Amino acid sequence: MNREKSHKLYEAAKKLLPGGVNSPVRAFASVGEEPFYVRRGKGAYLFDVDGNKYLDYVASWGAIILGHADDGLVREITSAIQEGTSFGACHPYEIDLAQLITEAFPSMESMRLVNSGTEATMSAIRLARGFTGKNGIIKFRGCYHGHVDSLLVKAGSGLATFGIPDSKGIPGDLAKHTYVAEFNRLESVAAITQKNEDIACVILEPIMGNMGVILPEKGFLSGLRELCTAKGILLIFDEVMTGFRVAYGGAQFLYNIRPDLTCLGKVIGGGFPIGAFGGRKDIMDRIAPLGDVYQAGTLSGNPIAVRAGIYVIKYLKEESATYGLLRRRGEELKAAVLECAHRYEIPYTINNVTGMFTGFFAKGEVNNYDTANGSDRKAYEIFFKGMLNEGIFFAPSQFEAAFLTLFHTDDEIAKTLNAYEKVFRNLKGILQTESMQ
Ligand code: KE4
Repeated sequence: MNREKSHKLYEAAKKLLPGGVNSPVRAFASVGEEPFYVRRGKGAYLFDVDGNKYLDYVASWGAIILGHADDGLVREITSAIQEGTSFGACHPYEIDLAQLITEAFPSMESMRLVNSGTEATMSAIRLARGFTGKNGIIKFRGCYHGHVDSLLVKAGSGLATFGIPDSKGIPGDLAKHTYVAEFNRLESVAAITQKNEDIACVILEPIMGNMGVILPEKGFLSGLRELCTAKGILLIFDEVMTGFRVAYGGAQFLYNIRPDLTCLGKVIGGGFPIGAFGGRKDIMDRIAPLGDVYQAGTLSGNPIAVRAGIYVIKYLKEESATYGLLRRRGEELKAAVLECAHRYEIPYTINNVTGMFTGFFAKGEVNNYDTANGSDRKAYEIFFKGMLNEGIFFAPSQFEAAFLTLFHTDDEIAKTLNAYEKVFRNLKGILQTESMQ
C-alpha cells in the first residue's frame, strides 16, 4: 500500500508538532507504523492523501456514530454556519440540546456544555470537591478521563499504550489526593474509603473503553453506588465514550444506576469539539454564576457543535432501530471472529457492547487492568499492520475501543471477516514459528 504522500506530510508535521501529531495515539508509535493522512471521510470509510481507502473502526475515537460526512448532518451544518460560527452569547439551540440530553439521561437534571471530554471531567471533579468540601478523588487503574492533572494517574488510553501511566508535570501535592482502585474489585474502593475520610468523589468509565473494552461485573456498579451513597461520596460516571453509544441512555441506562454526576462528549457533538457535565440539580447549582465553583469557556455551547449534536441525537432518538442494528452486527462480528480465531488456534477474546468492542490477544477473559495489560501486544501490532494492509483501520493501540457506525453494513462486516481470515492465517504461522524457536 503506497503511503508516500503521507510519509512526506508526517516528516513536515514532525518539524512543527511534537511527535508530528495533535494527540499522541495518532502517531501509531506503539504499533510500529507511520500515520496515514486523511483527505476525507464518507460513511464507514476514510480516504488518505495517497488514494488509499480504509474501513474505519476508529470512528474518531467514538465521536462518529452515523458515519463520516452524513448527508443530513452536512446539510444541517452548512445551513447553521451561514448564521455565524460563535456568538459568546446565549442561543436557543443550547436549550434544545440540554433538553434532549436530560430526556436521555434523567440523572442529568442540570448540565453545562463545554468543549471536550477533558473539560467535562475536569469541571466535574472540581465541582465534586467544591460541593463536598473534600479533596480526595478515587479513580480506577486503566481508566482514562482526558488529560486532567488529577486524573493522569495510572490512566489508560495513550498513557497505558506508551507505558507512562503517570504523566510528568503533575505536582505531588496534587497527585497525592488521587487514590487508585481496581476496576471490578469493589473491595479495593472500600479499602481506600475505610482509611480516608477526605474523599469527594469516585470517577469511572462505567464500561471501560481505555484499556480496551472491559465490562463491569455483576454487582460492581450497584455496589459502588451503595458505597458512595453510604459514605456521602459523589459517584461520577464518565460516559464520554459510552454516552449515546452503548445505548441511547448510555451505560447508566443499561445497568440502571443513577450517578450523581455524568460526563459526556464525542457523540453529542457529531464530530465537533464538545463535552458536557451534569447531574443532581443541588450539585450543579454550585456552578458559577449561580454558585461558587467557577467554570467558564469562550466556545462552550458553540452553536455549530450544538446543532451538530442535536441533529445526531435526534437521529438516534427517532431511528430506534439504530441500537438494535449496532448490537446485532457487533454480536455477529464477535461470533464469526472468535470462530476464526479458534480455527487458527489463536488466543483471542472480544469484549463488545452495542458495537463498541475490543479484541484482545489473550488466553482467558479480560475483565480488569491486569488481564488487559497481559495481552500480547506484539500480536496486536501484527494484527494492526495486517488489517491496515487489507484496508481496515483499527485503533493503533491494544488499549482502545473499536466502533461500528451505522454505515458498517453487512457488506462491511463481511469485508472485515475476510481480512480477519487472512490476518489470523498469517499470525498463526508467525506464532507457530516463534513457539518453535
Ligand atoms: P477528550 O478531551 O479527548 O474529548 O475526552 C477525554 C476522554 C474522557 N473520558 C473518556 C472515557 C475518554 O475516552 C476520553 C478520550 N478518549 C480518547 C480515546 N480513548 C481520545 C483519543 C485521543 O486521546 O486522541
